[in-house]
Amino acid sequence: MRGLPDRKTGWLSWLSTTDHKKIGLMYIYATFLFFMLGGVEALMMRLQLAQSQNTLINPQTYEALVTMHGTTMIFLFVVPVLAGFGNYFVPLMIGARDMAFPRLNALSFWLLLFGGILFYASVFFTPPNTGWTFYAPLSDSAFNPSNGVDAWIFLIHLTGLSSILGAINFVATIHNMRAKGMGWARMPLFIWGILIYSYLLILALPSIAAAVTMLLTDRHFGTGFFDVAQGGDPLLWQHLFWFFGHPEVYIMILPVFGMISEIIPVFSRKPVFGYKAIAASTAAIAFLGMLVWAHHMFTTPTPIVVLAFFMLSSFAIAVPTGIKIFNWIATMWRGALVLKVPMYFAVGFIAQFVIGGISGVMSAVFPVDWQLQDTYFIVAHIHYVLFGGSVFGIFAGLYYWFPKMSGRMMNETLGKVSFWLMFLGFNMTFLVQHSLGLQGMPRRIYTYQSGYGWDVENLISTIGAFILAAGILVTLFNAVRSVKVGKKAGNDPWNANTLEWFVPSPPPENNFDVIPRIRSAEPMKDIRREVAAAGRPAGSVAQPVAPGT
Ligand code: HEM
Ligand SMILES: [Cu+2]
Repeated sequence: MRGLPDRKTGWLSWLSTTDHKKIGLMYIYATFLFFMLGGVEALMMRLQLAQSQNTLINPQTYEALVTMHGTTMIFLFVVPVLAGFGNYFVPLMIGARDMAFPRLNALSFWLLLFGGILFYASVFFTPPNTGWTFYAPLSDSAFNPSNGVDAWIFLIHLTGLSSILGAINFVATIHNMRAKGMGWARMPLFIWGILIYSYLLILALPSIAAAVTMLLTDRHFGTGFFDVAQGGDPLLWQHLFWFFGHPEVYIMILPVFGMISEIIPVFSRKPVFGYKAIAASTAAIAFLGMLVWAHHMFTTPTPIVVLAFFMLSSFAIAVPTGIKIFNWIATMWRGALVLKVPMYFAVGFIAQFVIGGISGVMSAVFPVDWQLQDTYFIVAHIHYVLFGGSVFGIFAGLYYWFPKMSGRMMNETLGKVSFWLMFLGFNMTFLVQHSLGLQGMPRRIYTYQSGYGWDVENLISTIGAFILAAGILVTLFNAVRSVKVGKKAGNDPWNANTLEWFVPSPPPENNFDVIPRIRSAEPMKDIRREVAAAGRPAGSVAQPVAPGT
């Protein structure tokens, strides 16, 4: 167009972009790379644990692997990949042309990437080896003089800033930029998930930012916040860490609940059951989630009434969570189920997340937790919620939205092969770990004696991990292949309900030439109905392709 500077193309267009879709894609590419790194670290640990008294990996390296793996999966994969999907889809789903602050958005991405690179740079000197929780005094300079801990502090500062700026951006966008007619009760449930994820990030991150800053000054500038000898208290670390750390688990699941709430109705050919209950329960989980942090500290010296409070507040979260599960099942009930890959992953998500939820409620009973803390039961629990839950949900979202992002369909057969390998591999890896935990196998150990009876289950777990990894590779292959040879998707391949399916796939730079007026929580149904009433052929629903794309 005359008068406008030429649009940059090639690499430069990515480096300088402020388009929420490109930023979203960069988030997704970068986080999947980190996911691969975290996965390789996991496989190395599982190889070491395949046999008793194995000498493949030495104890220092094992502890570094645990730390890098946990940190990577949480701070460099699950939280930011959700920001990636949020970036791509929030403006499209609410009928906006970009995020509220596009440049700030780009800054969020680059902060994340550099945070990750700085953290991984520690591999070339001494990686941290404290576990992802970095408990003081273990992480203090007396016990951990290596700069690996400082690299982690850097990571937390940079990715924390990235997340806070991103969260402010989501809040501003969702509050102010919704299409005409999209009241709160017509907002897609994924948008509810991202909105509440953002509020939680803003509330929780300052606590860990403060904690790591105190750790930094303890380590280098002679303060003693966590040092008993100087009048400090290591429990302060645990409170600050978990005041962030528990909300963090909801940060990692609420947007995924949102994805599942989008997918299940589309593939059940029914409106979602109990829209308001799902939205309200999201808010309730976030509120209650701020009140339960000390259930990670049941073995610290704490009065029984306080333990009881944290036990009961943790139980309470099962109520709004149960509401969601029932709503999803009620949505599927008597629906005309369309068993496509996104639905496979969504149903797998529900089954596995319920198991993780139940082992969570069990661990919230504090006398039970006294037995289970720091055993493999907890390792099983976190993986059922984080992998069986969050990651399966993210894969559901990937299969669901890939056609919109790339303009191509993923291959169904490869998708189903990937699902079954992942489902089998995941449960093989982690189901037996409940039993290992109940038999007393501690977490974060690099090896174990042969006489304990832990050998067979550990071997099963390791074989399962490799099957799981193979399943993940099939999806990555499927994605790369489909970008080239996948069937053309068209605007709305799933007959879906929300506004992102109104625009071409992939959407033009300005998203919408005309922004439709919203009349219900399912705008695409309204549009299809209007088109049918006007007697035009189905499939001519969409706006014309924008010029220049
Ligand atoms: C290929 C799949 C995976 C395998 C085989 C795997 C395996 C492991 C292993 C062996 C440990 C160390 C247990 C210990 O020694 O205490 C671990 C810890 C952990 N994993 Fe995974 N994992 C996988 C995926 C994930 C994912 C997707 C997430 C999160 C989204 C995750 C989060 C964590 C966390 C938070 C820890 C605790 C780290 C710590 O104790 O500091 N893992 N995992
Ligand atoms: Cu918790």
